[in-house]
Amino acid sequence: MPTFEYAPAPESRAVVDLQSSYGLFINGEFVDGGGTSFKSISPATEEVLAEVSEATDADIDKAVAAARSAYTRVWSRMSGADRGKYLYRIARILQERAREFAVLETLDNGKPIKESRDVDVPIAAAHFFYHAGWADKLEYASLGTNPRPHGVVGQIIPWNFPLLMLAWKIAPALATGNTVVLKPAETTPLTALLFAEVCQQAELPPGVVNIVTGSGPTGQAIVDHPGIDKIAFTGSTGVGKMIARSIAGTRKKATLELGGKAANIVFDDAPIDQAVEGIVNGIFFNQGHVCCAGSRLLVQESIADEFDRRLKRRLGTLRVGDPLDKNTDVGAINSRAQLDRIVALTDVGEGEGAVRWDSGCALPTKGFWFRPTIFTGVSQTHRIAQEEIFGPVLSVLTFRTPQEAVAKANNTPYGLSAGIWTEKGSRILWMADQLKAGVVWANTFNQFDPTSPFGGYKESGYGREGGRHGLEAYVKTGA
Ligand code: TAP
Repeated sequence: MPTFEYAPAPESRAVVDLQSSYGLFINGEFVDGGGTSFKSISPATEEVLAEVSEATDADIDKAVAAARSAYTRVWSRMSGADRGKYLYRIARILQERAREFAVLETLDNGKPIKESRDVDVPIAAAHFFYHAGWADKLEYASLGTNPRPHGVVGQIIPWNFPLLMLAWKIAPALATGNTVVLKPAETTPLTALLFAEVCQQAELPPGVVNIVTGSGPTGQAIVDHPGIDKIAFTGSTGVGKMIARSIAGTRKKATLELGGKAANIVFDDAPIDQAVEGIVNGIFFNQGHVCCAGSRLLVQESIADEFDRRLKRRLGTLRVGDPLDKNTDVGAINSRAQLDRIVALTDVGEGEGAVRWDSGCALPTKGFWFRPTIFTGVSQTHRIAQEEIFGPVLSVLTFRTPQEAVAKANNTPYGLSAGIWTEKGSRILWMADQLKAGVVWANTFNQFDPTSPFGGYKESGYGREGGRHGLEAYVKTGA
């Protein structure tokens, strides 16, 4: 298979002031953790970007104590209007430092700069603006009788949208009067630590936001900590189930945003080229590291061959490579471990008899890469039709009738999102009603907006993020 070498664009890196090591952010200050450190590497080049502290249980104690103190002394007593001012300030600083955030996100995560620049960072800022607006209007949010914050919220996020998932978590928590202890994923801690600088710059009262870095056990220590009132988790269904078990029988509340295996359904009356673009966006955006990725294409049998031809032609034009290059469409796989998972599951797909095709493009010699790949001849029982691959891999199934499309789309343990491509408005409404998915897009895909609630059914979790519904997760009501 062809390979190539590239020199990462040095001029765009210059906007980021990378430190060689980072501590934890507790009580408004960067402090050394009491434990060891781990390396955050660039998945596109395998170079070490920084050493990052691994928080110990004692560090989690300190972070929770700081969050409790800030909650009791300052944040829960502050008016909503004043809390809103801090959120507006954070939003504006995110905009001002957008380029820095975009480059750092791309370095640490491997996603194309055009995505971090045009999607991750602007939508993160939009979440702070949106929730700033709610902070002094919570009485109009229909949150039930006497809504009050939970107190100290433990927040654990994944590596696929590091800054954006942080914004989805921190903005509503702060707007509703909670303080937080947040853990970013081990492979992508750097934009969360840059966000800590933003908190300092915005003069957010110390302890309102605490960022503790580390791996799974650090997350588990947050979940188990007796000083935590609520857990907000985004990640895999497996870890979500462990968290639900850990807090069962305690006073802790939880919201879980978990995995997905979305069907993107194309009917024979859909504008075919537009649908091809939607399918490509649905699964190859962010290398397919997307919980709501349209990882299953359900295409109506009468257009399946033509669709397959056009889809493959389009995949041949996708540019895979240097994530800092503005023309790159598909960046690096986030980690070697994730690449190994993708390779293993796609090998299973081939072993089970599905037909594999990839774009054949050249890949860089260093880093973690996977070619845009399609499997045809996939049956519903194949593991690649059931399990989340979380990579640039599309499983194609066919259907004849809308009823069959619905049955196949719903035949998964997940229920996060779905897409429908058709000219018929009545069919869109019928399908949206039948599909067991938290989000249904019609003639588009991967549209995100802070005003719109996002979340799953079935094993995709519970609770919503965004919109008025997202606020509900951060308040308790009643006497
Ligand atoms: P996970 O392995 O579940 O990790 C998510 C977070 O949990 C990371 O910070 C991880 O730390 C931490 N963690 C691991 N073990 C833990 C434990 N025992 N207790 C507490 N925390 C623990 O998921 P991932 O691989 O990072 O992310 C991919 C998954 O997230 C996919 O399934 C995807 O669908 C899902 N996701 C869902 C959504 C929504 S909105 N539904 C959005 C994005 C992603 P380390 O990274 O340090 O191990």
